[in-house]
Amino acid sequence: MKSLSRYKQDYNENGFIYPVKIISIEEAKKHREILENTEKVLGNMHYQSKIHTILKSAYELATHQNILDIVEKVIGPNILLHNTTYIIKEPQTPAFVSWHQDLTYWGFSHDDQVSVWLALSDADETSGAMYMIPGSHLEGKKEHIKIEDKNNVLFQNQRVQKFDESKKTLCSLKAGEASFHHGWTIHSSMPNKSYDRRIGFNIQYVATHVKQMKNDTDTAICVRGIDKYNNFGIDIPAVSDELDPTNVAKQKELQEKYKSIASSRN
Ligand SMILES: O=C(O)CCC(=O)C(=O)O
Repeated sequence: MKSLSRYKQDYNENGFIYPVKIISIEEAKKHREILENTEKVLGNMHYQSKIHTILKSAYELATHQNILDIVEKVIGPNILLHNTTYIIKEPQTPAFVSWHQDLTYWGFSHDDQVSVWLALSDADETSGAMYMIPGSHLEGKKEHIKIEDKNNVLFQNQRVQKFDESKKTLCSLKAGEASFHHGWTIHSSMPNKSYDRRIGFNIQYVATHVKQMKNDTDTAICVRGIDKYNNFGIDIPAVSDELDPTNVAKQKELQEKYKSIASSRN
């Protein structure tokens, strides 16, 4: 493992870091099993929001020390967990993610934000790992256009207009490894042509001073340091993987709210 300072240096320079080993393959398998048991009850969990409010497994991953130590290095000591979601590409399916920047529609007041993508199965060129454009975060917000394509995973079908695609870097990850990327880093991913599910656990963090500019009902939870700003309502993390019906109902509400924020224009 590189030193934390080295990670920060690479992150500042490239806008992303990978691969960072977070948990063992066995632990990744255990968390995958919890997800897949949940799917037997709730149906496919792809792109559902605020998973840490219904599964302890998700909250444990999102508060893992190996992740938070790096998040702290890049956005500072006071950290809010804003969202968790599984991004699942089924074997041999056409789903893809167009070139985009995460912060375009999220409504945050500041880019002290970082996205973590933790692999719960191997992600490589065949299974549709992410591509990133090094240094693209330094250019800030880019114009996006809508491209209608039913296979695009993104809510808004957005695609960055102009950038140098020849610079793309494939961020292959083994199960248990993660990548970290900046909200202005241009990235995408291609379909899963493999015979296994490609499962990423995506985690969004913001510094506590960040505000939601689209409305005042957004929620998060402080996972390290102190929150002296209280800019967000508070999400309650799950304490078990047993799918408490009250938590599941609340998560649906939170998800609707999250989707309405993420899919409205700034
Ligand atoms: O899971 C993918 O293929 C893309 C994920 C993504 O765009 C993100 O984590 O910001």
